[in-house]
Amino acid sequence: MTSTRGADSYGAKDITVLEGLEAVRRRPGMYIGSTGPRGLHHLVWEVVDNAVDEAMAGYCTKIEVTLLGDGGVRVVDNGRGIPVDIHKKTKRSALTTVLTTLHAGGKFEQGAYTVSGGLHGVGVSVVNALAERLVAEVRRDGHIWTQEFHRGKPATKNPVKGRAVKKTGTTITFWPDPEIFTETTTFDYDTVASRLRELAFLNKGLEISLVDERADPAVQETFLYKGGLVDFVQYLNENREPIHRHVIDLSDVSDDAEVEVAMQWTKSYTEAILSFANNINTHEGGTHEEGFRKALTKAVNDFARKKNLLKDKDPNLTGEDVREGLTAVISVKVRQPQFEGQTKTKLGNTEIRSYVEKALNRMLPEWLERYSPEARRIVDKCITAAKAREAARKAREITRRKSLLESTSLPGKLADCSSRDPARSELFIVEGDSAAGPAKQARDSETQAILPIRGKILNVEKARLAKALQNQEIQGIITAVGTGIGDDFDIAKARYHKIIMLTDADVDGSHIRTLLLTLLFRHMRGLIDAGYVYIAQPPLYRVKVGSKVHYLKDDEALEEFRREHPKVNPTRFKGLGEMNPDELWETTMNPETRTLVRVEMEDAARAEEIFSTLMGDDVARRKAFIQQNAKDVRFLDV
Ligand code: 0RA
Repeated sequence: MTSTRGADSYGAKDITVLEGLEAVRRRPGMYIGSTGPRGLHHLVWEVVDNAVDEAMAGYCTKIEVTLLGDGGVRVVDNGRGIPVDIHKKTKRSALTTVLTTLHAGGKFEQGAYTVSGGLHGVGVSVVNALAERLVAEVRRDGHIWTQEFHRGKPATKNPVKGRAVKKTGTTITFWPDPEIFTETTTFDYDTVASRLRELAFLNKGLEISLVDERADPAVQETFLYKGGLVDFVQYLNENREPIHRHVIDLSDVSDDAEVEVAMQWTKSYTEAILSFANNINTHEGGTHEEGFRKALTKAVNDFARKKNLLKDKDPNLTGEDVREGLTAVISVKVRQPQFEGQTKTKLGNTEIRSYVEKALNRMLPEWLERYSPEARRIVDKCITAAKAREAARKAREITRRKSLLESTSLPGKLADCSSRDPARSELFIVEGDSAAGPAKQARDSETQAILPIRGKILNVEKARLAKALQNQEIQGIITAVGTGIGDDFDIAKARYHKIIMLTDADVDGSHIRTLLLTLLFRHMRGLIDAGYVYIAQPPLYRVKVGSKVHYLKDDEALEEFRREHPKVNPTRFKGLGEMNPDELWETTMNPETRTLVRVEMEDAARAEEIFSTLMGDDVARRKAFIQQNAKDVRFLDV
């Protein structure tokens, strides 16, 4: 097939193209964020997003993703197929162009909603550049067309025409390049499954299946939701108790954008609002969420006044009151989405704020009126929340007043660092007083602060904010961190840019870590979004080989070590308190030698599920969840 090489030597255009892909290979992080597991999975998202774009355009109903036994991934769709005809100017097939030209996303037509400009949407050519091998098969114009690439370079000048077929579609199979993905080239089933499930929720009626051929027998799951976002809200509320029966489902389509909202209030005290723009999870919110919140607060207050549930003398319900216990999914489709923020997951388009607000200002009052018995229950819940907020305000006043007085206000147990530069400062939240001693001795007191917390902190998943704020440990954490919480949260006020959780490597330690993460996730999520939250990795074992001491992270590490040194006799640390300061410094605190794991919440729906199940009321469910999701729970434990 490559015998024609001599005849079709590369022209100047091909050289620029290949230089483009070479740039991707030289600086992959610029295109896919990282070359770690996250970047690796981005390759799959990119290909799947293209197929979903085809579905959004109305041409594709089925997508199948297969994790192949040999480490590759195959994505099959039944869309129109990437065009294969020869482009007059480039003298190349459109397929070749799409796969070898940066940002030739391929959607030549105007007006389609695509994820371009987002975290994904870098173009399938980036996948090609970072794949050791990629095979594209297109069913189009009555035939199947195949073209193969190696590290972005086409093996044949043009796609090769194969047998006749009636149906249309695209199949992309690729094998990630181990030269690029040096950490791992293994795809994580749950990560892929969660994203595909999310895409199926967001695209009502689109059938997405996942096959894992690495398992024996192969595992297969199909995601298809006729109810779309309504099904999504019911899924999120599996661990919660709804206070009204119907999931609110509202949608509007205009010439320039679309919005769909589904929501339901529950007995929970926290809000679970997920938002998406062109299928990208906008963790950091943005204009669509702002428009939603404004319209929601107004609609509930107007209804409450109209039905005399709020009296003239009563103040308005605040946004926080109205959103207590609310589970909502907001999805917008925008023609030219602008993604901003720390992680490019904040929607910036200003026109979308008023579009969403106006659409909901019309539809929400209609719903509340139509389902008025349910709406009354919702308002009751909001009024109860308002009363609790009053108590919370008083408690918060105390923490806030304290924080104004700087040094005296900081928690007494905090051993602060001397630097006042947050970018250089680190806060270690340390479990137990016995561990805090060595940590204080070991630390670099210029940049490292130590905050000991005693025993279990309050589970904020089961308590209102007011109660949480009365808890001393929680107050201490909030004042030390400096950002405030809830609607007062301000990332710019963070006193440290690294908040490091340091807990024992045992069950209690992992429980405390989960409680801390729940507090941060529910009330100070901006810290996680900013990438300020870390988990320290203290070793569990110390082994001596001759005169050399080795520290091993966990049982797995010990097992591996024993394969090479079968005779070793390890000491197991029962807790951080057993380590001497030098050991603690060297293994866990010294920036030069330690490993920190950054806490990331890429998958918000999964995080919701994890926190509500792990920290919620239903014990049987929690047990089942832990058994089924040992790995996800470990993700919290890291
Ligand atoms: C360019 C143009 C058209 C479709 C596509 C690309 C396309 C790309 C991918 C990637 C995965 N699956 C895909 N399916 C389609 C429009 C073609 C037309 O106008 O017929």
